Amino acid sequence: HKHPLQNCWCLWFLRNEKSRIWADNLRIVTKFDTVEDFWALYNHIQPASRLLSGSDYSVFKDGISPMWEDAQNRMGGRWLVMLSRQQRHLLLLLCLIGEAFEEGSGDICGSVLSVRSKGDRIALWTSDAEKRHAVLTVGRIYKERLGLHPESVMAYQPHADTAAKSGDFSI
Ligand code: M7G
Repeated sequence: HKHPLQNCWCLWFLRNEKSRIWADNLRIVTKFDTVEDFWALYNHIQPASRLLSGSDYSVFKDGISPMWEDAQNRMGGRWLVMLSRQQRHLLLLLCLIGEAFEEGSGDICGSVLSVRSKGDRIALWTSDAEKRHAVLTVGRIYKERLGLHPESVMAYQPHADTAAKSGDFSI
């Protein structure tokens, strides 16, 4: 029998199609809620190195869309890290599905892997930028689990700021 995860997760893919509005490029690929189904999926999907620049893989809790506008994200923000090592994406996914974020786990919305010519990056989205304790707990564990140098600087950005900068959306 399969080993259930605490949450059901949804894998989304964003393809790089500049002629369309951003949200229309987002698609649900599949959902999974067991350890076995996670590994089957991870072994099956194209690695980020094979994706076109401009693509995103997002893994979010079922019911939360990987966009600022979702009710669970509107007040939230993200921890952002450059993906200098491919292994970091798997480490992040294992933290997510393994609920590794202690008292911050309930605040986790999901993660985004962005493939970009200027450098790939991974982001961890939480639901409330004002909940400093949860944000910092999540950030500390993220940094430890990804093996980032303790002195390295990692930024948390509220989505409202990111959205305001993009000019597309204001909360
Ligand atoms: P990005 O993919 O986060 O950064 O956002 P990038 O510059 O490295 O590609 C690129 C653009 O996609 C933004 O300026 C927005 O136009 C659009 N966009 C990204 N996100 C995450 C959202 C979102 O959640 N909602 C909306 N409406 N647009 C978004």
